[in-house]
Amino acid sequence: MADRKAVFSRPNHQDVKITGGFWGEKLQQIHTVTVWDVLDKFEHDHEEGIMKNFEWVSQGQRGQHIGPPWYDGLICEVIRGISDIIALSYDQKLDEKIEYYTSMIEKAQDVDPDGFLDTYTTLMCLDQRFGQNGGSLIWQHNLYNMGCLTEAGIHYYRATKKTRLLKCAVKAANYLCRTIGPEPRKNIVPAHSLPEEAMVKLCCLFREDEKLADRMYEEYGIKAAADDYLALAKFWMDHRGVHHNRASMPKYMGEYSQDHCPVTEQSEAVGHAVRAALMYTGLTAVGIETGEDKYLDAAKRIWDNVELTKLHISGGIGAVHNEERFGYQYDLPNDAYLETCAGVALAFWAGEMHRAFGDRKYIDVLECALYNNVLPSLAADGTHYFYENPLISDGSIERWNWHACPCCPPMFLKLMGSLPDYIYSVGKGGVYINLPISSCYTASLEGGELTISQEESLPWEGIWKITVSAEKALTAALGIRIPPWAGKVLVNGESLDPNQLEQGYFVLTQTWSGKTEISIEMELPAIKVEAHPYVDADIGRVALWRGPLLYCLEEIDNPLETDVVLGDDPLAVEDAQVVTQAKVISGKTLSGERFCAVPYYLWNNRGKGKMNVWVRQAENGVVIANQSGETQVYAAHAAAANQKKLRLDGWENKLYRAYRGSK
Ligand code: FUB
Ligand code: ZN
Repeated sequence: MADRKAVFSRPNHQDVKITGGFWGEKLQQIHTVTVWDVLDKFEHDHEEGIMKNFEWVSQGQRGQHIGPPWYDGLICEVIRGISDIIALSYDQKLDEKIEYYTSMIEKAQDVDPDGFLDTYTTLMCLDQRFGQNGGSLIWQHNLYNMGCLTEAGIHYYRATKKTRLLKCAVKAANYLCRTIGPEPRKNIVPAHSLPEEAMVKLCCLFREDEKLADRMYEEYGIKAAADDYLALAKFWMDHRGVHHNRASMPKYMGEYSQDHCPVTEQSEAVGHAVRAALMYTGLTAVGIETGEDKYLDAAKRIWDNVELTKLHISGGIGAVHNEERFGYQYDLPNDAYLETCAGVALAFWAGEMHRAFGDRKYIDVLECALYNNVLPSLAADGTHYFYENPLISDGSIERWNWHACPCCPPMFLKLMGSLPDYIYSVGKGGVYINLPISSCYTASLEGGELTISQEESLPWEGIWKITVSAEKALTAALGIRIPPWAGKVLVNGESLDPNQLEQGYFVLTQTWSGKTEISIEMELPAIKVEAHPYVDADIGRVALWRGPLLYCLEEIDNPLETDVVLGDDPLAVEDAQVVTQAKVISGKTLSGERFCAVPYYLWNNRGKGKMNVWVRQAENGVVIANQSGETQVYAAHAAAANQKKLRLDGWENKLYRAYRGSK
């Protein structure tokens, strides 16, 4: 097997502290309000609550199950999210909750001699594990559930060093390794991805912490085998599209579960968007850990396909409501589905791609999805949630209190819990700052330690202060990601030349000693953005953007019309109260009325109403899109019919770009 291959490594989770600012405040609310809201709703869901399933299994009962088959996975995802949160800000009450869940999970698993744990299958269709004997793996989610258990065990162990939940995860993983693989084992692959990355992480945990396997053996008599977990993840990658001797039903899961052809032959993102993005995350992780180019090449190909043709401006993916799936290339309607879980999965995948390849562009997407697809899913009160995140509303959409399929809040908590992990990277001879987020991190580098602290005033102001401290002189690189939305940038008062950037980073390689302060000022201009001319839905339209934030027009601020027609009047930026203190973008429409756009993440916090992200833009006094929003010319198919030439020059490698008419 080739060597591990990654440009960057990630800091240990406990080593990065978020120290305040926008995200500090958000995470505080999530810790104190949202986490408890999610736990309360799960515990009372369907009256008896999510944990009843584990109790019934441990009591040997059969015939009833609460919630959908993937409920075990959801509570494990919540445990993972909480573990990451309490790892940085210890909370005894939350720790006690996890202890309680662990004991129920453990009891349920203990009644099975194999270590199999999936309450739906055990309670409802015991002889149909993994969709065998006429079951349905797509419906049962066995591998997904056990993958979520694996992640919960790893993250809780990392947070507390307690091994009981990890023991459950290892027991389950060992059972999977004994059951699935090359003959005489069975050809079964996940119908809902996630376990692939989970197995890679389990392998890494035992490789990094050599004494842990001994501890598991001494405490529980269980042997952990790091190599087997990676081999299983690799088997799953190698057996997509290999339907010969499939042991599970359905044998052929098609594009929906990314099972239409071998992964290394895939080039286009297809099927259920959450499954897909989690599969690509696992693919990238397998590529990094095995060092085999074929996996990373496929990941890169599919990434480019998403970034250039299937990514909504908000960082949302999965345009189509039917089957919650990706649409065709450039098929980016404004009433798209864009599930919160898909945005979270994309952010995780972007993080892995960045680790593998080191380019800023992956963090650009991660940050975009974070602010503009995932964050909007949570109401300002911290207790209401969007499942879908469309870019237009006729006034009927609002966040829900709870959902029959509450998959999004757990995924939301996972990303929020792991946010500190993406702020810094280590590699290329130093430390790289990926996200401007007020925080502190001490990196152990070859030759010594470097402490980086950041203070920023985003997303509203572009003041960003970085302090680098070295107790002992140390020569190392400090990379600072200059975000694409920064506008003009001053570093210590001097203009930054964008040509100086290396893969999107401003890099200072020097000897650091004592304290060094770097002050960065970003202009944060309000801009208009246009979509590629192949995107029919947005022809003749622009979206408004400032800093990391996408903006939208809400009916409450624009009672006459949210789908306004803009002329060439300059955009203004004003302070305003939009549930919270924020900056709004305002200006004059073509007909001279005032319009006001608010950050998209804040929409639908002041009652129901119409909303538009993409608004019409008049060019030379002519509105290109008509009143009903239908495009008149320029669309790929319409161009031929209208004998107009589609102008694509200047669009290379872009799906969105600053509107050419804006200043
Ligand atoms: O299948 C489990 C979850 O339910 C998926 O991740 C969501 O997209 C929803 O389909
Ligand atoms: Zn979801």
